[in-house]
Amino acid sequence: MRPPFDLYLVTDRQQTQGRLLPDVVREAVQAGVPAVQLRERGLEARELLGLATTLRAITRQAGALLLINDRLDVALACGADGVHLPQDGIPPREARHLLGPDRLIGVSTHSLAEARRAEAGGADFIVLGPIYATPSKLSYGPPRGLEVLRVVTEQVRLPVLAIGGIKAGNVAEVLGAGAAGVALISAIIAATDVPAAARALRQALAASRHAPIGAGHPLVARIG
Ligand code: TZP
Repeated sequence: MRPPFDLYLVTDRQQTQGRLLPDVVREAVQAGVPAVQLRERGLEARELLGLATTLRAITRQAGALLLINDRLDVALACGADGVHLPQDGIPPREARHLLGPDRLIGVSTHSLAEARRAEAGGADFIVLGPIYATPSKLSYGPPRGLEVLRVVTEQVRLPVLAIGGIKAGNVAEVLGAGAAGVALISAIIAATDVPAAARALRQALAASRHAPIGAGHPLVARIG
């Protein structure tokens, strides 16, 4: 199954090289990044909602999707397109119950067992990783490697986005292992030239597959 998008930008305000996060996100979506996950830990709800509301306006203007990590309340309050659930977050089944049928639910996974649980719980897509060593944080654990990615994409019907150390140069490899797309932080957020980095990733994705993922996908059609 195809995901609603093939390039998923995950935020980290610590990696913007001193730029404001909304400015970096604006450059990224204007350069064609189709989906953004606001993932800013350590912010109070009020501050997070303020940032989410800003990113909602920016993503909407560019025609990009916005998902909020973990916080269903913030996702609903800012009018996001969905939530992205960590393993220790609300399970997808309960999230679906609260969010209704139209919003997207993504789940972070690190193994086949977690991927299967996310699928059984009704997630729309999963992110699997870290595939490669990631410069973003050691706390994500050791790289799972392409073999785990291959096994998960074979055993699970949900779209799988690869995360962890993704850059334009390894997009072909992860798509070759069955990933439907990629999710990443530093390759765009920390890039000196954000639009160029976003375009390079889009080109790598386009070059690695024949049929582009676009507005015709049922999940995209569902959320309008
Ligand atoms: N989950 C697994 S690895 C990772 C997350 C959020 C970090 C990805 O960051 P980068 O910079 O794209 O390797």
